[in-house]
Amino acid sequence: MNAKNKTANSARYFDQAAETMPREALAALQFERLRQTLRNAYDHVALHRERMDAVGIKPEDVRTSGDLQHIPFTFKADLRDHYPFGMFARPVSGLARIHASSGTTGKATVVGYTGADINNWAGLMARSLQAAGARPGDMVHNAYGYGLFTGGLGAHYGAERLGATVIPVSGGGTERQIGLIMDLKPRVLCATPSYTLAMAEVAEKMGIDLRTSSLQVGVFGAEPWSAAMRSEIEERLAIKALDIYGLSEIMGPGVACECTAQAGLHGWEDHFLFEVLCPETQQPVPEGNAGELVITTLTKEALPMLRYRTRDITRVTTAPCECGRTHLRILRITGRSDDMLIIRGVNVYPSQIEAVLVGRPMIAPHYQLVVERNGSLDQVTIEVETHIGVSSESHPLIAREVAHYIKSIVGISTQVVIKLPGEIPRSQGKAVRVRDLRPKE
Ligand code: DLL
Repeated sequence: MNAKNKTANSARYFDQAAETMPREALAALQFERLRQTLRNAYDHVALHRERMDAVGIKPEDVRTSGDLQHIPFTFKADLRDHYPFGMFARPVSGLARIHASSGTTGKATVVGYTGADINNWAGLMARSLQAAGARPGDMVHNAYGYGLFTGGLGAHYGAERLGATVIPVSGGGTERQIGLIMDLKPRVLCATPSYTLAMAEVAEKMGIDLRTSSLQVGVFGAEPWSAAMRSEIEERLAIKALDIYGLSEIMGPGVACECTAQAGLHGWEDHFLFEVLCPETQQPVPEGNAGELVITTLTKEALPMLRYRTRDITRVTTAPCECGRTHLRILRITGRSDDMLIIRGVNVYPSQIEAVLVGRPMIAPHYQLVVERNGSLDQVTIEVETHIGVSSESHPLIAREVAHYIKSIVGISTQVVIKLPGEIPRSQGKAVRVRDLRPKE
């Protein structure tokens, strides 16, 4: 048997009873846990109590799932306004751990976990990794950043809980990472999709073909990535690439993860309540339609979140999945509403542009979008890089072709600037895809 085809073990589920629970039982469990969460939030977090009092709702008033819509929303700004610990439902002295998100737009947000929260998180991450194809006994190369970012420690505890052996490499030091992959022979890679491509590129320069490595499964997330990017990664590393989602305010990685059917990310509904709302009207969109993902935590002790507005745009389905898991599926995160560009009246996410660029002949899967204001209009320049060996004589043709495909598929006119191999900055964690040069309002 070819090493790439073998599976370490055929077990499918980490927690079969929870993962395959009939949807009616899941709904009943959610409701019971929602009431506990509301109680916890109301009794211990002033902001939640004040907001609920303002609309005249007490935890015990929530009697049916329809009552959920009366509970006030929570926003990232609330965490910033109550920095650092103002939204915690437990004294800081009793917490097991603190994480923080980087806060590119202002102050960082700080999140906290009790021992029970860490325990649940490890379980959900283990469940996610197993759904993605990892197995007890596997070696997991963890290139998510360790530290305040939830990626590194989140994947680390999950892999340990699964019964895997973790290589805690963190991000960066790419040549050393490639060496470790070749020497230690991990089966599973955890990293951002953009850093994975940066690793593939460095490996090529080192004369190493990652297709021949021991890696079989990649669990990639922390940033939007397109189907085209998935194909590129699967092709360049000869692995199966799975999507994992999460956010620090809700927990960290492992809020949702793809199973090997690669048909959407199972959102773990025994621990989270998912809604998809129209961002303007705040009303639920019909199942399958795009809207903002709004999440309520159901088991978090230290930082219960009520109807958290993630700003992430997606669609969900509750249709049965071939893997047997009953939990709904999030159909890929298109992007954040904050990252949406409005170009001459057309709404565009960077990931839509990525879907057109990646895999096109002669260009590398590294790009940046530069957004500028020209009078009252927004203008986008797409910087794309050619593959090594592409002659500069073909640059004008490549630029014309890319502009043509973006226009016909995404519907916007763009300038395309061709860069030489290596000129676009490479990521070591979350990629920066957009350089927004518009004046701040
Ligand atoms: O990125 C947690 C994480 C770590 C998830 C490792 C997956 C893997 P934050 O730094 O708080 O947490 O950023 C959360 O990243 O609201 C999304 O906008 C984006 N994001 C995370 N996963 C995905 C994904 C971690 N699979 C923010 N697809 C979220 C698209 C994602 N966007």
